[in-house]
Amino acid sequence: MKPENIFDIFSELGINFYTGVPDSLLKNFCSYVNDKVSVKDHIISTNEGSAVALASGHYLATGKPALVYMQNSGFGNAVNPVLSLADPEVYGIPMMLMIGWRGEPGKKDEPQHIKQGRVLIDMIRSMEIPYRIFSKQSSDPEKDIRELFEISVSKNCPVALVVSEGFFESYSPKTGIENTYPVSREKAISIILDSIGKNEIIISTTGKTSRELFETRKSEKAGHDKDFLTVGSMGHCSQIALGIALNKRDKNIFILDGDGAVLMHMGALAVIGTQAPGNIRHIILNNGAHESVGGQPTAGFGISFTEIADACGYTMCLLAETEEQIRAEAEVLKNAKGPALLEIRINKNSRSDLGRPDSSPAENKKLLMDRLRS
Ligand SMILES: Cc1ncc(C[n+]2csc(CCOP(=O)(O)OP(=O)(O)O)c2C)c(N)n1
Repeated sequence: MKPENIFDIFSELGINFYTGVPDSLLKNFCSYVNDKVSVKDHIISTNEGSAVALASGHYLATGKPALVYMQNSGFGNAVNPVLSLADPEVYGIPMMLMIGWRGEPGKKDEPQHIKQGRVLIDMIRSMEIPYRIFSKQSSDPEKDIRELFEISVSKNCPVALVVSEGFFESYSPKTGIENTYPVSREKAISIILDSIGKNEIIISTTGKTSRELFETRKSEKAGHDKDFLTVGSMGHCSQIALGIALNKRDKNIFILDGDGAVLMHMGALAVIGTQAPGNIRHIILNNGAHESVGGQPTAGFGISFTEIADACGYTMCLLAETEEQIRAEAEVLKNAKGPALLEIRINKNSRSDLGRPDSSPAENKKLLMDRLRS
């Protein structure tokens, strides 16, 4: 289906407010919405649960259901407000949830998506959410959308459109945020590794950051025992790092985070700042976008991570954007007493031939645990 055809059906139904967290399977639809709808009526949220709450507020004020899009990885974030806010046994708030189905049984996908993909439909069923599956084979998606909308409005409940890979035809975005920062994420990672040394422990965030870290270690034949690749659970890598840092005070723990990931669970900064472990070094690779899933904008360029971390109690907060600055500030960061933060403004470029880790998460865990014991 062309994204515009589905969008037109929603418009006819009176849906004119969109929110959510982007997903690679939904990127063509999200890009179309981004081009078509004003920033007032399309809010890219920081967290799928927040998006459900935003859609609820929109309904309370306008009486109109909104559309909330998400990857099924983010469905877990949405479960609480769907069940305890929007559910018909609580406030009864109609809304359309559009869920990208990663890890759909029978399709090849990454380890973090397999189980989530397998249990998705059972989760939706056990939450008693009416749903339909939309795939290339769907014979009449318009009828399915209209039926779901009717159920949502008549029963005052969230309904789910589960979208299979390949349902949406491709769409090239016409708009995007300006980003002319000179350094790419992969280059920034390699400069950081050079500056901090090859033996530090690194906890890296979800998406291409972890893939690029893995490839950089591989090309440098440096092994993967010092890294924890947070392939799923977006937004949680800094708390994984905190849990390690508090128990391994003699080791420096570096965090390689993303702007979208930090924004998703920003309370983590407050916990790191107040726990104040001296061995935490937090690096945020800020490209102002969810680059790994299509480049949709985040609020990353509209806020100051350094000021937020400073207010949370980080001891030192640095900012860099050129190669020279990254090299110099990474050196300062390494020698600072933690928790210290380095925000690096980067561009949105990445390689089209970027690989994926060829070892399993369980192997990665074992290597790191052995390393932490040594
Ligand atoms: C809870 C959850 N929601 C959504 C996703 C899909 N997802 C994977 S990576 C990513 C973008 C991360 O953005 P950012 O942290 O800014 O890193 P970038 O990709 O720009 O390097 C998203 C939205 C996910 N994995 N988990």
